[in-house]
Amino acid sequence: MTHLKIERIDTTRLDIDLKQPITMSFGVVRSINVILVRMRDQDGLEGLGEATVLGGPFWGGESAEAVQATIEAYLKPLLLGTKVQGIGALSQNLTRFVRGNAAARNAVETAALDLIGRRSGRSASEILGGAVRSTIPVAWTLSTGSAEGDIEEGERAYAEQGHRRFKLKIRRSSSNEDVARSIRIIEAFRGRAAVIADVNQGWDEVAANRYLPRLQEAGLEGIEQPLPAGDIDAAARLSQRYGIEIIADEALTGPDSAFRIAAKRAATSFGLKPNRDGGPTATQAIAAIAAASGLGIYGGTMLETSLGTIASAHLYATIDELRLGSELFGPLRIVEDIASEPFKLVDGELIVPSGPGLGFSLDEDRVAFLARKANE
Ligand code: MUC
Ligand code: MG
Repeated sequence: MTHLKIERIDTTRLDIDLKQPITMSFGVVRSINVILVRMRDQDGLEGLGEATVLGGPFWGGESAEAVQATIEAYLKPLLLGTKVQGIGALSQNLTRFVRGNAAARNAVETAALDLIGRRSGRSASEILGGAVRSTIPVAWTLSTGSAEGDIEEGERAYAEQGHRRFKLKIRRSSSNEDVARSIRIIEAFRGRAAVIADVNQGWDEVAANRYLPRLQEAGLEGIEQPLPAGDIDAAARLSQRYGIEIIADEALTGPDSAFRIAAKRAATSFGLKPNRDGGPTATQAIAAIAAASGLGIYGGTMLETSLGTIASAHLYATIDELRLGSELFGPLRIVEDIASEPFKLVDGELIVPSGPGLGFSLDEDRVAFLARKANE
């Protein structure tokens, strides 16, 4: 087969509301901003990728405007007319010419992965080394604001969707109440579902030492990013002091940060996110560092549509030990999805499509509608 030559790259901005806001330590997330990337080859075949940010630059530093500008002004001129030798070579090229800008690189690398797969008839997970699982367990985030509401929603998610792990968000402004709420939820699902809590950098070490003993005692499975991303030494002390999973999220920005965290034992597990890491190849490198260091893995989300979610699923399917499962529930939390087929979750597990490429196709009418709305 002739080499893939990139002839066209187009970006489209889509803004999609969440069905229900998710309150995080730094504020309320009401919508996602997506930059959809379409990459065409010399034969007119198309690959798709998605960059997603949580309604602004406050989570990871990138905004949808920045993502789109980086792709249009730097990644597109770099790639147009070039031949793609393979996904690893492309990833190295992107990383050499554009530092940071993880979501922008992720969208472009994912589109190339899809396109390579479509040209060769192979699935994205096959190109990434091969799937070791065909389904991925999916957790559910509870965010109604009250313990009663969360338990009610959790019971529904448990019975109707089959989730066996819940993620709770802890607000910095009301951590004491949120810890009490978390304990009630842990007790309500004891023996049936695991609970992890995400602080999104909201605590300092004093606060962590104030709240974690109670949460550990109640049976919390793990705490995600309790401390500011840069506070690796304090994260190491927490990881050694407590017997629960300390999951790194915002502290991870690519393989180099993963190496530093692993070397200092400043986490017991890594949450993966291709949109935060700089693309599937970088996320795989982070997973390899976790495996080599005896750390666990949690397959994270940036609340992507079905496109980004399925891309993550192909990647997570290549990981041997997914100790904490995943949270690939994005498509079920957004008001409108962009897939031609409804997102499928069976008994709490996402079924990884078999390809070629991502095995995903767009609902073009939905995309056109959402693109018009984003431009209004
Ligand atoms: C995060 O910090 O993990 C994604 C899902 C969710 O519940 O929170 C976000 C981001
Ligand atoms: Mg998190």
